[in-house]
Amino acid sequence: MQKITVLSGGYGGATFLRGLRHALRTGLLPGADSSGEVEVTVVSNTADDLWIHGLKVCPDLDTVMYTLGDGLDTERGWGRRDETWSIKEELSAYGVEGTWFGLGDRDVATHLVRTQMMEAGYPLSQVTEALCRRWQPGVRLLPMTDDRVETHIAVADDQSPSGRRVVHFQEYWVRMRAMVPAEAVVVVGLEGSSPAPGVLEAIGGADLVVLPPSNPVVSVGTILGVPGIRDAVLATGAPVVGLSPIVGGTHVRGMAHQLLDAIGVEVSAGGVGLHYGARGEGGLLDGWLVDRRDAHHLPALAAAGIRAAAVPLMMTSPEATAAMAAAAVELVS
Ligand code: FO1
Repeated sequence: MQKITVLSGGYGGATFLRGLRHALRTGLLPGADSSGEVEVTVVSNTADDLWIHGLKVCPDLDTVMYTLGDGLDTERGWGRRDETWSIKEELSAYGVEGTWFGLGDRDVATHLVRTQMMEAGYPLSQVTEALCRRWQPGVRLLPMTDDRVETHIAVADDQSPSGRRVVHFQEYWVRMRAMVPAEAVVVVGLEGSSPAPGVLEAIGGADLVVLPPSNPVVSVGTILGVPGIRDAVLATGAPVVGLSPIVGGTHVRGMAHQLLDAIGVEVSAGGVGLHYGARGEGGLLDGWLVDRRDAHHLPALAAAGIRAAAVPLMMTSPEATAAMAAAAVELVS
């Protein structure tokens, strides 16, 4: 049995996973052992989570669950397909704060089940397992931690004495469209959090660990920030391979650009690869895939000790993404 562990954020990570599953189903993955049995474990970011209207919403867990369970609205990139918005309209009619974060009627059912189970005392990992019994994503989906962790962003605000105000990541991303510079990224609760059950074993016991094209700051970065997880990646016997979320000098979707600026990392396929660092030099990567348009970064990556290759990295279809997954495995086999 081969074990592949993927540290995933939202849309980019989920789309990659759909391609990885396609590669496994079509036998495209090199080296999948004769049994063909490959178990994929996803360790998902949970710092995008928020409590709103009394409900616990877990965007990155739900995006993976809906994508692999074929319930995602792929146009929007989040939430359910065939969605209706009566609850959102009714909340707006009452003048309730927070309807800028759109909860569809079908999606609300997921949050009601999750909130009820958590209030009954079930940890997020068991709640996620229960929700996945319906969605059958075909992977083991683990939250990075069962503890409450939330990414907050400091933005300039000349109305406040400090000249800054702090907003929840979702308000920065959804309400403000990430249009203002992120002056600081603070992941509340991260230092005191601990890996959810099964996370360290999934990394330590993997035959391959993948950093998919998710946001390196607020998705992969936060997962690695849970005490113990970065060390587990550094220590695992598995090769660690990453795929750049930056293509041609900018993020493909999302807001990696603003957040890489916030932590002083060059917004490029090379910059993110060097940020993760080479395994031999105390960093994470044995291999790093960049898009063909970013092949000029290969020499710097090689000089840093990172085995890198340039391949098509646009996830335009499950087949294209499957080819990326195969290239990633190939690179570190
Ligand atoms: N993104 C938006 O741009 N607008 C929304 O109103 C919105 C609502 C929403 C509700 C549930 C959910 O799971 C995700 C939602 N998202 C929305 C996307 C969300 O901001 C992103 O999926 C991640 O947090 C970023 O990776």
